[in-house]
This record gives sequence, structure tokens and C-alpha cells, in this order.
Amino acid sequence: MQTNILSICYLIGSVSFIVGLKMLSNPATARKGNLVSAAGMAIAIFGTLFLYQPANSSFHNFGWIVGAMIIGTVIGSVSARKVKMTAMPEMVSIFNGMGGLCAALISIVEFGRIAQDNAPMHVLSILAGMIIGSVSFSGSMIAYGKLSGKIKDHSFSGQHIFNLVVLFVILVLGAYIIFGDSTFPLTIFGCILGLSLAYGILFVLPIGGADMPVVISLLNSFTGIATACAGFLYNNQVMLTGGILVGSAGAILTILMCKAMNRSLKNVLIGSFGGSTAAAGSATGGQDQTFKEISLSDAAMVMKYAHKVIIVPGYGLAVAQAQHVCHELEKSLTKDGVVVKYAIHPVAGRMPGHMNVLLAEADVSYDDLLELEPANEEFASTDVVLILGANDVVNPAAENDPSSPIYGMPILEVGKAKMVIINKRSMRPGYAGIENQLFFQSNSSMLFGDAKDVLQQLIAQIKEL
Ligand code: TAP
Repeated sequence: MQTNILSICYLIGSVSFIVGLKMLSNPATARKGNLVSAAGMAIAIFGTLFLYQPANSSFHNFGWIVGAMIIGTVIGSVSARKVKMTAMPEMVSIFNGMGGLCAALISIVEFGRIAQDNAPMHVLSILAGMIIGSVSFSGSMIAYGKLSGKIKDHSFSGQHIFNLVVLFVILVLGAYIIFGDSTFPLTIFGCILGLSLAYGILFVLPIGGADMPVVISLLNSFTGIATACAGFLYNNQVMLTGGILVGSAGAILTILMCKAMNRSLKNVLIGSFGGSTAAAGSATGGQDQTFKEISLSDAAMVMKYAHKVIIVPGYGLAVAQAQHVCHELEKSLTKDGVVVKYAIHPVAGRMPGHMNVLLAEADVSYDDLLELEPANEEFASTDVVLILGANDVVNPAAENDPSSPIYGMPILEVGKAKMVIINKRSMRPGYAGIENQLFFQSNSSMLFGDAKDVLQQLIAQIKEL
């Protein structure tokens, strides 16, 4: 009876993960989707705590489990509340690393117990969980260090080959444990653990800052796969479903981000893309080129009397926390009969969906958001493009400078609009560390200042006109 109720709990948990994930795909339902999945997880956890009956023993270590849950819940919820939106990728890295560590620890604990039964599928899932979980843990910790500026990019010549050799040795040792007649499985298991941790470090260390989100998404997918291995090991459906969903969602996101940044997945896997070369990109523009500035009153005037304005939000908008005042500007222009839309680049900001989340927080209608391709079709018929703290995602070097590190990345082709107003605080480059020719084009004008201050003043000017 108890086992049947537990199975129903797991079924509810699994369904809630799927429904929650579906709801996460739309900003209007995303918050609820998160709650639905969290509720499903709570049902699965409490079902296990109160209904699970181990085959040959009683449920023990209850105090340890509940104690760890309380500590984890307090740390998780306090840090999630405190974290700034711009530091979210760092937090995702840490949480993801903890997931990988848990999956690896399960494999380590179970190796001594289950591996003795010599069932190759069990040993395989233990090894896969340990290898993938360890890579995900050490890689995520390095990713956290790099995103928070504590660790710099590091690489040495021949590193790609070295990484491949390490990976190969891990696989050979793993195969030896499964199929070989090893008298020292624990020693070999320890070697695989050490090499897997080293591989996670080696594969993330050389990757350049601008490419980190792809790696984080990939590591997230690894954690899901490692969890699915543990689910298979314990024949636990909810763990298996959760792991598969995280693994596949992470893999799909990785592929989409690779596409958005024109990177190859193969190169991500052997840790050989981006790199500090990003900062060494072609420094076109230079001191001999001039840019125009536009005054607040002129900017307010051209926008108020425009037919169509497209706003391009970027990382700077998030830094300035200017999303609410940006929505105010949109409302004020719309009242004057201007059509206002937002063009969202898939990697604008510092994490996938960053801009969508920010704008949804400010109640901007989802219908007004244009994705890359539809936005590029609309720029030619747009009077004014207002760029708010975006840089790399509108950099034409991605299209016309083969020596640029962002060459090939699809960009928002804002230069097609009649006029482009760029708001930022200075002429400093964006995340990729490269100069932006857009700022020097004849239809571009710079509007310097903090995005929030500038927007507030623009609204005041528009009201006065
Ligand atoms: P960036 O290229 O980083 O440019 C942001 C610009 O905002 C900077 O040039 C900065 O110029 C300006 N800025 C900063 N604070 C500001 C403020 N308070 N007010 C006004 N402007 C401000 O941003 P982007 O165009 O959004 O491009 C994103 C970049 O990050 C890409 O290279 C992308 O690959 C990378 N990246 C993306 C992700 C994802 S998945 N979204 C994750 C990690 C990295 P000033 O200093 O002159 O003000």
C-alpha cells in the first residue's frame, strides 16, 4: 500500500516537472511553472522520507537528512533572494555544481555496495554518474570563479589534445572496471574520480568569458544526465524523469546558444573555443574616427515624432535596473501614437533569457518583444532604434570583419533603421572587449549616461514637448 502511494507521489512529481517546464517557456506563466515544479519536488521528497521502505533494513539517518535539508533550504533561499540579477549566472553555476557533486557522491557511496553485484549496467550507471557529475562539479566551480572575475582564462599549447587524452584515459579505465578482471577496482575508481575532476577544470579554464553561458548550459545538461544515471541505479522514476528533463533541456539550450553565437558544439566539448582572444579582436574604430552625440531634448523630439521606435535592451539596462523606467518611456511614446517594440537578441545580457525576464518583471507585454529574425526584418521600416546598454549584440563586425572574435554571430542589424541612438556611459567596449563600428556610422548618435537617468530625463522631456 505504502509503496503504491509512493509511486503515485513520484508520478505526480514527474508530471509536475513536465508541466512546470512547459510553463517556464512563457514569461506570463514562468513564475507559476517554477512553483508547480517545486511543489512536485516537495511531494517526491516528503513521499520518500515518509513512505519509502528499504528492502532489508529500516529507513535510517533521518536526522542527518532533515538537518541537511534545513541547512540547504536556508542557504539556497537567502542567497537566491539576495543575488543581483546581473550575478545570476554565477549563482546558477554554483547550484549546478552542487547538483553534479550530489550525483557524483551518490555514485561514490554506491560503488562499494552495488558494484559488488557485478551487473555491468549498474556499474556503468555508477561510473557515468560519477564521471559526468564530477566534471560538472569542478567545471561549474571554475565557471563560477571566471564569471565572478576571481579566475582568469588559462590555456597552454596542445591543451585540446591533452584534454582529449585525459578523456580517453577516463573512458579506458571505466571500460576496464566494467569488463576487466581488476583486482584494484577501488584504486582505479579513485583515479577516474581524480581525472574527471581534473577534466572539468581543464575544459572550462581556457574558455573566454563571452562564451561562458554556453558552457554553463552544457554543464547543467551534464548534471541532469548524472542525476538520470542515479535514478536508473535506484530505479527511481522521479529522479530519472527530472534528470532526463534537465539533461535534454540543457542540451537543447546549449545547441540554441551555440547557434545564436555561431559556435560549434564540438569545440565546446573539447574546451577549445572563445578564449582570451576575444579581448584581442580587431580594434577598428580607433581614435581617428569620430562619433556624433545627441542631446536629450533632440533625442526626445525624434522619438516623440517618430512613427516606429524599436528599443534594444542589453546588459547595461540590467546594470542600471532601468527596466521599469524603460516601460514608462514606452507607455509615454505609445500615448503619443508611436509604435514601440523591443528587439531581443538571444544572448543579450549575461544569461539566456536575461532581457525577457527583466522586461517581464517591468510588465512589458510579451507581444511587443521581437526575436532576432523578425526584428531584423523590421529595422528597415523603423524611424528610431534606441539602444540601451547593448554593445556586442549590435556590433556589425560580426557580419563584416572575419578577424573579429564575434565574426559569424548573428546580430541585430540596427544600422538599417533611419536613425540609431546609442545609450551607454562611455565609448568603452562591451563584454567581448572589442570596438563597435556602429557608433561611428552616419546614422548613429551617442547619448551618454546611466540608462536609468537618461530614460527618466527622456520621459520628462517628452512630456514637456
Ligand atoms: P555588452 O556587449 O556587454 O555591452 C553592454 C554595454 O552596456 C557596455 O558597452 C557598457 O558600456 C554599457 N553599460 C554598462 N552599464 C551601463 C549603464 N548603467 N547604463 C548604460 N549603459 C551601461 O552587452 P550586450 O550587447 O547585451 O551583449 C551581451 C554580451 O555578453 C555578448 O558578448 C554575449 O556573448 C555575452 N554574454 C551573454 C550571455 C547571455 S546568454 N545572455 C551570457 C554571458 C555573456 P559603458 O561601460 O560605456 O556604459
